[in-house]
Amino acid sequence: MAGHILTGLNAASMAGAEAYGLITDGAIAIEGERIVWVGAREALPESYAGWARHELGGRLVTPGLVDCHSHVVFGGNRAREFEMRLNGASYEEVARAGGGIVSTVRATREASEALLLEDALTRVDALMAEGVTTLEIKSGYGLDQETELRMLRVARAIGEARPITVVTSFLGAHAVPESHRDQPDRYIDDVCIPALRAAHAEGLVDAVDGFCEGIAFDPAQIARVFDVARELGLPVKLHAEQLSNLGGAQLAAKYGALSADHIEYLDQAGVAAMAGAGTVAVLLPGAFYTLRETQMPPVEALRKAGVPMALASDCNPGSSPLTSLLLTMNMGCTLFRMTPEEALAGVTRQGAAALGLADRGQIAAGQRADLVVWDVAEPAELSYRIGFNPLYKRIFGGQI
Ligand code: DI6
Ligand code: FE
Repeated sequence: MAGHILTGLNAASMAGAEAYGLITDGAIAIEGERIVWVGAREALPESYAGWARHELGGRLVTPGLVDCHSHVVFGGNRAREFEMRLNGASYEEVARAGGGIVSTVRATREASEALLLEDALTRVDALMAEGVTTLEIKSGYGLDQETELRMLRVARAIGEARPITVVTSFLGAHAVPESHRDQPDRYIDDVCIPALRAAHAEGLVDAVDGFCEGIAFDPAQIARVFDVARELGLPVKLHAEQLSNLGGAQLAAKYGALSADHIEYLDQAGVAAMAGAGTVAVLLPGAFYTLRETQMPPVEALRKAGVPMALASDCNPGSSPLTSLLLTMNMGCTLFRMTPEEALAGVTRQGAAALGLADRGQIAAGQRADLVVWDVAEPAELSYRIGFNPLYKRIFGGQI
């Protein structure tokens, strides 16, 4: 029997009731892709005596980070729109003027699979450099069958090109394309649902997402997409209550959604519905920051109701050109008043829960050996510092 042992570490296991599930001067035994033992170094069983040993000198080990909401595959960028907003236009005005999501759709349709991959990898590499080992990637900038499938193939290719787990979400219901202006129902029936079926048939879809908003789709339209997801046996999630409250979170909860995301405008009924359904709240402070939103997501109400809170980058060219999960954690604390412990759980255990993945997000026997070793003395440092990367080693599936 051969494996690795990491010793002399402090492990923020993110399990159990104790703060961070912290183990001081611990050891982690890894065999193949899995963690097989974790505990205090002095309690390490004799049977691991012959294993390769890595001394970590008191550094902090956390689970590999999970970015559970991203749009890293897209063509072009939106620096000009950034400039427009700084000249006074609102996000909704930009969208209505044919900018916003629709302009990225144009650039994405024009880009080859190779170019989309090359571009996306620059963003993925930045996320990985800060310890991301699992990344969710959405389609949604194609809005035609060919391009939606191309985006998802690129997402799968990222998982082949890099040591990272990629989880895909079909987001055909992201925006109404020019070709279907003022005909969202026709778009859902003629493009979105057929594209979902085709993408699923190619094995490209792990979950189904939508954008439930005045500038996108209403709950009845989203429900039709979710009905197909249910028929195909795919889990759902939803961009809900980002700019207004249409009751998207309640719709998501009704379908047993893995998560409802953004949720700045979530009300008490939405919180209760999410609590009842076990739907994770995915908070996206990068979009809140970029849009200079002032409506805070109801963190205290979510906390009280026991709704798990995840944090994610929402990396996208418009509302969150963010490729740092450490900065996301800092923003979760500073902008949303999450605790550093909630922030770390938000990018590990709760991020995994938002993807329906039970095999990661904690340091425990049986979990995947996706780990990050940080050059910090205590877990709060990860959320506290701004623009500093203390990553020492990233371990993916036991590979150091
Ligand atoms: N909400 C968002 O914040 C992003 N998508 C969504 O549904 C914005 C995407 C974009 O502006 O390109
Ligand atoms: Fe998003």
